[in-house]
Amino acid sequence: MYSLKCIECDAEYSKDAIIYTCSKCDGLLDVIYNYSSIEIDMDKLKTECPSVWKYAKLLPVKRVPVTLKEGGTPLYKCDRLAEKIGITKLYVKHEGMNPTGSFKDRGMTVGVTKALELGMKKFACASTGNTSAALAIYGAKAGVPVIVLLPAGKVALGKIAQALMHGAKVLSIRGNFDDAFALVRILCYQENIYLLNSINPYRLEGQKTIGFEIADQLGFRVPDRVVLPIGNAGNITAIYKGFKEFKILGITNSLPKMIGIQAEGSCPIVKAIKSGAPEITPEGNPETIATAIRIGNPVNSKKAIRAIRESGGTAESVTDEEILTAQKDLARLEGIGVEPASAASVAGLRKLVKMGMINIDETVVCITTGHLLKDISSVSEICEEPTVVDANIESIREAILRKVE
Ligand code: AN7
Repeated sequence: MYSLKCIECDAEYSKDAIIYTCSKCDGLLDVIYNYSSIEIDMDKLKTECPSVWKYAKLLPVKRVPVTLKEGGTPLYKCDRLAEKIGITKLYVKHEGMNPTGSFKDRGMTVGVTKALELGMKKFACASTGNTSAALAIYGAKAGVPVIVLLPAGKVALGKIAQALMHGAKVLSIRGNFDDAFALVRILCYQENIYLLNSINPYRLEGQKTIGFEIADQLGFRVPDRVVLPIGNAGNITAIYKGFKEFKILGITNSLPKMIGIQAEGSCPIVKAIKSGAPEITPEGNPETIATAIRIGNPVNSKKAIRAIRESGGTAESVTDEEILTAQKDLARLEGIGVEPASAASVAGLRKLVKMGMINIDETVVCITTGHLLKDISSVSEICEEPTVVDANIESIREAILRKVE
C-alpha cells in the first residue's frame, strides 16, 4: 500500500501515475507507505545477507525484479584512514562494488522494474555518466531501448564505454548536465519515454536501501553521521528516508546526521545550507575534476536541504586538490579504489574534523559512490608513470633501488 505525495502541497497521486513532479505545484514527489500494514520478519532480516531486494517489502513494486544482484556492498572498518583523519570509528561503504560500479544500480533495478510494471516501452536519462551506465545495463536486461543524454566532453570514458557497450543510444549534448536534464525532461514528456533520473521518486526508493544496509551491517545500530558526495542530491535524500523508515518500523531507534559534500566549483547546496537560504541559487558554470558531481542546479535540492537540516547535519565543500588527496589515501591506506567524486566524502570528513565539527569518538560512515575504474583520468595527477626497463634482472634491480631512494 503506497502512493505518491508532493513534498510542497501534499497532493497525492496514484502509484500508477506516470508523473515525476506535482501537477498542481511542480513540487518533488515522495513515495509514501502505510507503514502499519508492513510486517517485517525480524529473524529473516537478521539472517539474510544484505541486498537491494532483501528489503522488497519496503520497495514500491510487485513484479519480478529486473536484477543483476545489486547492493550488499561491503562496509569496511577503516582504521588506518581513521587515524590519519583523527577519529576512531570510521567505516566506508563502498558502492563501487555494485554491478556497474556505482550506487546508481540500486535506483535503476527498482526504477526499471517499476517502469515495466507501468507498461513503459522506452527509457531515458540525462547523466554525468554513472546514471547512464546503470540505465544501460537494466535496459539491456529488460530488453527495452535506452536513450542517454550526456554533457559532451565532460563524462569519464569508463562510463561512456559502459553505456555504449550495453547498447544505449548515447547522445553527447553541447552543454552541461543541467542543459541535458532540461532537454531529457522535454523528450520524455513529448515522446512518452520513461524518465529515470533521480527526479523519479521510484528510483530513490532503490537508493534508500543504502541506509537499510548500513544499519543492517552495523547490527541494526545507526551511525552518528553519514557523509557522502552530492550532485543532484537524490542519494542523500534517499538514504535519510531509508533510516527514517527503519526507525518508523521500530527496527532502529535513532537517525544519523546527514553530511553532504560538494566540490568547491560546484556547490549550490553548501551555499544554501551555510547561508540559511530556503532554496539554492543555481550555478551556471559548475566546474570540478569530479565530473560526476559537476552539477549547478541539483534536481533534488529541496528534498536534500530538508534532510540535511532535519537530521542536524551540514554540507561542506572541498577543493579538487583535497579530493585527490582523499582518493590517494583511500587507495593506499585502505585498498579502496574510488573515482574522484566518491573521494569527496572522505575529503569533506577530514575538513570537518579539522574544523572541530566532529567528535573524535563518533561513528562515521563515508559512502564511496563509484569505482576507481570508472574514471582513471586523475591517476596521472596522483601517481608516477610506470618505469620502463630492459628485460633483464640488473635493470629491474636498478629501477627498484632507484625508486626506493
Ligand atoms: C560517483 O550519473 O548525477 O547527489 O548523472 O556518479 O544523488 O546526484 C551522478 C551522481 C555522487 C551524486 N557520486 O549523487 C549521474 C549523476 C557519484 C556520482 C553522485 C553521482 P546524487
